[in-house]
Amino acid sequence: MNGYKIASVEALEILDSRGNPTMETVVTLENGAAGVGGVPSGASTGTFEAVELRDGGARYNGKGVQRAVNNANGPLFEAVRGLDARDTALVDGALIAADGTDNKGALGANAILSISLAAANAAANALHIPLYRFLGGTAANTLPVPMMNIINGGAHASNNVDVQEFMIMPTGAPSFSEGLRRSAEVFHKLGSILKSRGMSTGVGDEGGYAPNLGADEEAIELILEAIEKAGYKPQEDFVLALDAASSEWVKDDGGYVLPKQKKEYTAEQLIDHWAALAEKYPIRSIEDALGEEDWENWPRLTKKLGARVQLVGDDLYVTNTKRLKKGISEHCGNSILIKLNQIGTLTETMNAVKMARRAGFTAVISHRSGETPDTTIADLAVALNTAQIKTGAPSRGERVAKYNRLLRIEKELGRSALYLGGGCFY
Ligand code: 2PG
Ligand code: MG
Repeated sequence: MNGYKIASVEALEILDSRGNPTMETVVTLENGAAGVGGVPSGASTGTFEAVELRDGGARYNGKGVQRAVNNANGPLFEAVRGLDARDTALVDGALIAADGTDNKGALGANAILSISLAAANAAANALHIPLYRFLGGTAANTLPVPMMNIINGGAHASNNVDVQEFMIMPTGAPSFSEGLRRSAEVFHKLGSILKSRGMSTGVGDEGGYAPNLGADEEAIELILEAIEKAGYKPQEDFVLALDAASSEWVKDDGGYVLPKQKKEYTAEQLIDHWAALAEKYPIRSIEDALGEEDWENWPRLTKKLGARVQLVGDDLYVTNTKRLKKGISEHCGNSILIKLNQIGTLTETMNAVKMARRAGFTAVISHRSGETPDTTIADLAVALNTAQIKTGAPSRGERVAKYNRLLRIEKELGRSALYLGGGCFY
């Protein structure tokens, strides 16, 4: 008897960090070992993401996931029953085949991902090794530089800020834990600056502050002030990263309009705008600087800024190797955002990172704006040595859970833990 075979799948409808339903699944093996997988959910979702199956109707305003739960407990369980959970590609292949569609729209990417994650966790538990070791083998030792979102705007906050995320990266720190400490200090300093000016210190979906501002640039100025007041030097100790999430800004004619400030840009003007910001401020990374369908202008952006700025494709690539392949050959950016639920299985997610690497692209492992306490992405970042992770502010339990998991991993790795700091971009 092979004790690593999948014996049962039990899916449950739970709530995410926004109070919307999502899924949590427990996979149990014949030897009794079990693993859990929790599925996140986005707000500024890309059009080309795998399908998150929702029930519709009145229950939970249409967002229930009972159908996805039934699919996990029924046909998807039948597809993986008796498979060796140590063989992640085998399990994921069976899940993909059971669904049979390109976008996992038949049984739901949420149902599929919850089993994919739970099976890997069950295998790691059965083998008595941590998940990062199970997924990454002996090479897994790199603690990621946090890309920490401390001012929230766009679809993640009800303020008047259009750029979705203003992030700090502790690239000058000697270790992950030191970088996390410095970042948390800057976060608190920013809070006291906002408070002293009578601005809101309420937080958005990812735990960053969400004040109303005169212009988006003011967010950058405030953050630089907070870095300095906390005793650190911009550029040397911290660089900045933005997620424009500009697919939310695209107009019917292909131009752009900021939904809150109502400011209009042509693609060319928007590229010039990013170039000017990156010239003026220590901005080292910009995500979704252009829209998910703007294949024509992404190469122009890359040409203009790619040598000095990490240009990350999130909605553009949706963790999908087909889209990434096209983007690599057409020089669209130089980095990919990696979100498990955009594609739906661990195997496909890891394949996207592999493809990015071969092309000299960086890969940033990311949470979603709707999260659970699941910490798989922390292990995944270490397993794949991606050296960067985006997982929100050091506030809100579902964000902090990932940072705390990384602290534990760092401790466990001891002297073999590697932190690349500014080297994370290469
Ligand atoms: C993003 C993500 C995570 P959402 O755009 O990068 O920060 O947001 O999960 O809402 O897509
Ligand atoms: Mg994004």
